[in-house]
Amino acid sequence: MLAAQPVVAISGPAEVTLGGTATLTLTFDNQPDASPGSDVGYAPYIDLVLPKNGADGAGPGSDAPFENDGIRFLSATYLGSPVAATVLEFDVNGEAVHPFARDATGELRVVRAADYGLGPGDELVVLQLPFGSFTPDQTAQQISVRLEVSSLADAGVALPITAVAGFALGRDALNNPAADPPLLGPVASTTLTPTLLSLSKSFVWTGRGDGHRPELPARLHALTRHRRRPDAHRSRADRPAPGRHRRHGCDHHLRPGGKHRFRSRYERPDRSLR
Ligand SMILES: [Ca+2]
Ligand SMILES: [Ca+2]
Ligand SMILES: [Ca+2]
Repeated sequence: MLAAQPVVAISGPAEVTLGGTATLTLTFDNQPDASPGSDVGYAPYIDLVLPKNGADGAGPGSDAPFENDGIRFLSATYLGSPVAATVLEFDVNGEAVHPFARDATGELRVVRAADYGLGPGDELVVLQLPFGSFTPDQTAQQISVRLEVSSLADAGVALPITAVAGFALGRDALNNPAADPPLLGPVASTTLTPTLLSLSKSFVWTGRGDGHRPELPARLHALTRHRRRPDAHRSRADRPAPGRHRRHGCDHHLRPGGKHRFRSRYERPDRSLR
């Protein structure tokens, strides 16, 4: 006998730019285990637990000097259509009452942030899958989730993201939690690490090198302009500028420790090289 078991997997980028957005894919599936009961699960959903506080924003709310600087939910879609999402903040006890899933006693489930390595003020997002039930031979389905990372996030500090899948009505379609307990699957987790701002769109080249010495590689101009920090460029400054390609931008990254890093972008009329 195989019985319905909700399972979710998370995939997505490991890093995200400060102040930027990241898109995760949550893959929901019914992978029956050896428990007794039907192999069809009813009222599928996903709980997504997000580190809204971030590195500095301890506690509920977002007040100085503990402003949230973590990751928050923006939207979720299934095949391009919005997915019903309930966004809750864990209270001062680190608890949130689930909007519809019940425990075996019939009470709405109390979700505890500490079970996912988080605490008061972090975020619980409940995503209701657009299916009444889910069979084991049904193809795994993907939900796309957009997240926003605070511009105040601490670069290099990995933030934990957790997802758990559930069948709110258990293994039959009735709301009978005592006889047919609602199901929760295994915990899936990942981390997202904020990285420093890329200034590629706003960096304005004001050095006189460009117009003056067009044959020089852009990195050498950078070296000239930032001669007080030559280490960041020396190793690559001798790379020749691509012939006939026009440099149209320079990405500037300020790295931990105050080092600067440049990456030039070149283009020719038909396509972009970098
Ligand atoms: Ca907070
Ligand atoms: Ca911060
Ligand atoms: Ca049921």
